[in-house]
Amino acid sequence: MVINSRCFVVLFTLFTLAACGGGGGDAATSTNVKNTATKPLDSDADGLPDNADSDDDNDGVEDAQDAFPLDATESVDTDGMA
Ligand SMILES: [Ca+2]
Ligand SMILES: [Ca+2]
Ligand SMILES: [Ca+2]
Repeated sequence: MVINSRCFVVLFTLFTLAACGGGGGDAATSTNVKNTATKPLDSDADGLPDNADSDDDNDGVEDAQDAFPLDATESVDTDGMA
C-alpha cells in the first residue's frame, strides 16, 4: 500500500510537470505565431491600428463624423448614396 501510494505521487508529479511544461511551451509558441501572423489593420498606415485610431483614413475627420471612414477623399455624403 505504501509503495503504491509513493508511486502514484511520483507519477502524478511527473505528469503534472510534463503537462505544465508542454502546455506552457505550446501556448508560448502559438502566441508568437499568432502575433506575427495577425497584424492589426492600419488603413492609413500612421502606426495606429484602426481599433485605436479615431480617424482611420487620416483625412482629418473623426470616424464618428466621417460618412466614409475608410476613404480619405470623402468625408461628407453629398448624394445620399454610399
Ligand atoms: Ca491608423
Ligand atoms: Ca476620417
Ligand atoms: Ca473619409
